[in-house]
Amino acid sequence: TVSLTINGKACTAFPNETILHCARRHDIYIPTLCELDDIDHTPGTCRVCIVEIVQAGREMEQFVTSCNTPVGEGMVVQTRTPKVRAMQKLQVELLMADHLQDCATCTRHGDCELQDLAQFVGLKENRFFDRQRTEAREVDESSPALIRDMRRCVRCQRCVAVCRYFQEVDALVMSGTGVNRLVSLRHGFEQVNSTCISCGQCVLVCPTGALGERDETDRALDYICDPELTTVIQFAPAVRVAFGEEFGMPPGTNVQGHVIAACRKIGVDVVLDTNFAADVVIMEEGIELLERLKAGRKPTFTSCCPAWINFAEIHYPDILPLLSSTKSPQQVLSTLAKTYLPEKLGVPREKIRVISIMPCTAKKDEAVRPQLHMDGGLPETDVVLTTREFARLLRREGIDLKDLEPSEFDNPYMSEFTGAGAIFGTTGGVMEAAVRTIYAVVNGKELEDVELTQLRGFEGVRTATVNLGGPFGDVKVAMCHGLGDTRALVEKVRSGDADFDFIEVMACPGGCVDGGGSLRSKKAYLPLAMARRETIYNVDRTRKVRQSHNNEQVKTLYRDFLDAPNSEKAHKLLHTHYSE
Ligand code: HC0
Ligand code: SF4
Repeated sequence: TVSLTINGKACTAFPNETILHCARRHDIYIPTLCELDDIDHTPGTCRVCIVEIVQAGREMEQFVTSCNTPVGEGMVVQTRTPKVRAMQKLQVELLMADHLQDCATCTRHGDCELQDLAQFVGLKENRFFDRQRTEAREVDESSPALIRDMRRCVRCQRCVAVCRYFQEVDALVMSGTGVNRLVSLRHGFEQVNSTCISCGQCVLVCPTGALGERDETDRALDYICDPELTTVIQFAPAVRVAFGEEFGMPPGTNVQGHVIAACRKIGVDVVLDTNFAADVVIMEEGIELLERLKAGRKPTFTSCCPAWINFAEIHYPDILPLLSSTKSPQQVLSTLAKTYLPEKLGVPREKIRVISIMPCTAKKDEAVRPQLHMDGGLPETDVVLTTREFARLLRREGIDLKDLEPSEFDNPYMSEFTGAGAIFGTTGGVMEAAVRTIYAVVNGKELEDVELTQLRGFEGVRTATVNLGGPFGDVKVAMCHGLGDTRALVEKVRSGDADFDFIEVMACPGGCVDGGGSLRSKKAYLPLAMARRETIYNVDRTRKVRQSHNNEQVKTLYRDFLDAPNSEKAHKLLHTHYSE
């Protein structure tokens, strides 16, 4: 180990540890912006983490960025001398020099790392702001999902790092020189035409309002306020366990009842559960998988994650025939809300608007896909709000989630869900839910133990062999999350080096519990995702019914409306195709 002092406190460090890291372990705060411990991102570009060091044997004081300077034996570090504080303050002032000065109207207001930093260093004025130069910067609003506003970029490059090294999509680059050096899409493309797959992982790590989702809270309110319309809301499996934090509840709190109450309070007419549709998806995808296995077609990839679909379409179009044709739960629910529900409610489908709340930015892309529109051009899903937008919407309505009395679903057709539907929100969940049902279909009896722990975990790719019984015997399955690992697996499938029957893919690391539309939480990615996942598994454990095929409302749906899984009608309504 290495011994040094920071602000007079004796500290021990690992060899090659940075000063910043060592200080943090010893509970000494150094402000920084570009660095992000979770992704090992220390470019030293913001230069706010300046500290002063006196090295044994050296006369002169030295100022360094602590995020990329290693500790030294006998080093004396000061993080808050007048000179250090003045330098840190100047750096933040320079960061503000070409950053829009309209914090009050920015979606990150109150939740912005640059605002926080200005407070930490005690910034009181902003002498260098160049309005003309700042306002001339690019704002890319071409994508249905994401907005890239370079007038708010601080060049931390976290987005570039996440896209390149974690997702391995590598859609983002730094371009230009000097003060014009900014983030752009590779080859100068606009977002919508680029290789970006809208996963939103870059948004999660952006410290400012430079990257964000297209805000559709107004459109949602327009529908909700229109007395002529019947508004239907659905919310995703992960939303109920990844939302309470925004209102000061502990990470992983199950706020399902609060979300239902909030939806009613803002005036939504019908509150439905995406979990119900997840159960329907298992019926469709499960039977589809068995048919494919019988025909010797393998592997089958899951199709519920829209960023994964974008990835396959843009980067590996040759594997599209391997994707399940079953629509995602979001689209299954929306389709049924405009076909099945009108029969039950007696409301014409033209008068129904479906709003979905998703921990996902790519769901916005999914909603506008031409193949996910009904005959006559009506969209299945009308508006997708990310979890972040939903929080914003509630604030706009003066609602604090904590103050609400939890409520329950009351729709008798599309709100019941099983433990299988609930676990969709975490990596491995779709696979586990599918196996529970496929096993029962093949063997005519339930699995003895529905908790398939061999499918659970957080490794990027997990593989397992599951005995399905009957003519199928052992089937080989794989679950991946995060597109870096997914790419490697897809390459192996294409080259014939991987032999799987069924592969689940979730584009976001952790699955939807830490999706790109979640609250910005990257500072503590793993603990949050673990807490949320645990709650999801607890929901499963406490459901009376834990297999999709035993969901009574699903049974009614097939009896009254769809006939059978993969029937002609089910195919027409609940399956889709992909475009190269
Ligand atoms: Fe997911 Fe979904 S599980 S993608 O991760 O399959 O967003 O939570 O809603 O559609 O159900 C996200 C979460 C969903 C869908 C479901 C799937
Ligand atoms: Fe890269 Fe995903 Fe961001 Fe697109 S949304 S730029 S793919 S990280």
